[in-house]
Amino acid sequence: MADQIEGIGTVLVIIPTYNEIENIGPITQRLRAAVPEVDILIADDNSPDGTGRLADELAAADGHILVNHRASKEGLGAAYLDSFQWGLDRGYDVLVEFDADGSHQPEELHLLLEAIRDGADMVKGSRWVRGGRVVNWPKYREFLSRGGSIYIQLMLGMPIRDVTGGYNAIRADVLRSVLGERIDRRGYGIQRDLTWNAYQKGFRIVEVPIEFVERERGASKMGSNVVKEAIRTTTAMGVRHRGAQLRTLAGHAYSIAGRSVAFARAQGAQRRR
Ligand SMILES: Nc1nc2c(ncn2[C@@H]2O[C@H](COP(=O)(O)OP(=O)(O)O)[C@@H](O)[C@H]2O)c(=O)[nH]1
Ligand SMILES: [Mg+2]
Repeated sequence: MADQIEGIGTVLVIIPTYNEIENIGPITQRLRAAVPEVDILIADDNSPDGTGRLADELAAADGHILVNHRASKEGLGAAYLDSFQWGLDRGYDVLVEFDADGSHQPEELHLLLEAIRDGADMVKGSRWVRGGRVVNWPKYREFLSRGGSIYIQLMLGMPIRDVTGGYNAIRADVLRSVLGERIDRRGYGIQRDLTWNAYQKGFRIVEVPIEFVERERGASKMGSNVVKEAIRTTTAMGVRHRGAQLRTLAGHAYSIAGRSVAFARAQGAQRRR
């Protein structure tokens, strides 16, 4: 079991993996060195390259490393939802989302945890706030990420700069609450959905600047299908959200009009008396 960190409690860092055999060793080693108190859960979707087997070896050698073997590749959302439940069932106080490929730096984890300690409900490692940056990212990925976040901001009116970021920490009770709402299981939409649900429920979301480093080994699993799904779902959410806003606005207009008419009538009646 993870060791207590003062003012924070126990922390579970979840690393979803699909074909990350070259990355999983070095990244768990860095995490263990950077924040020795945390537990690490590798959530492997039965990777053909043997990541799951290597994860078992790492776990056998280190009590802070655990493995969630999943039967098949079901998508990032499903791997996270399943592993969140795993962590909540075991009573961790804070859960962290973390990529295997070195893009998220273990040496910056303390920044996220300190924000939790200082009162945040959810902390997003952010590339697009002051002080945040990306290293070795192709221009088109930067465009997609920035564009995606701006699109989500426009559609949903949520003041978060890096909505799609995957380096996040969240308190267990907050996670339990946001898991009750709709969350995309297949793709990367889970980051948007967790953030949106937390925002709608009034939880305190804090962005801390991170340096995001493009992967050096292995292949990205993000394809154009992911982008298309994200645009489709975000647009639908936006229409639903803005639709509700318009209905509320129309409702206010109605009641103001109704009250004005009633007032005018009452005034008229008074004058006639
Ligand atoms: N378990 C599991 N992990 C996944 C899946 N898709 C992506 N990942 C992992 O999620 C993390 C981020 O994926 P990555 O391919 O680096 O996405 P990118 O950084 O957006 O290019 C990596 O650790 C991947 O191995 C999936 O379907 N199942
Ligand atoms: Mg990556």
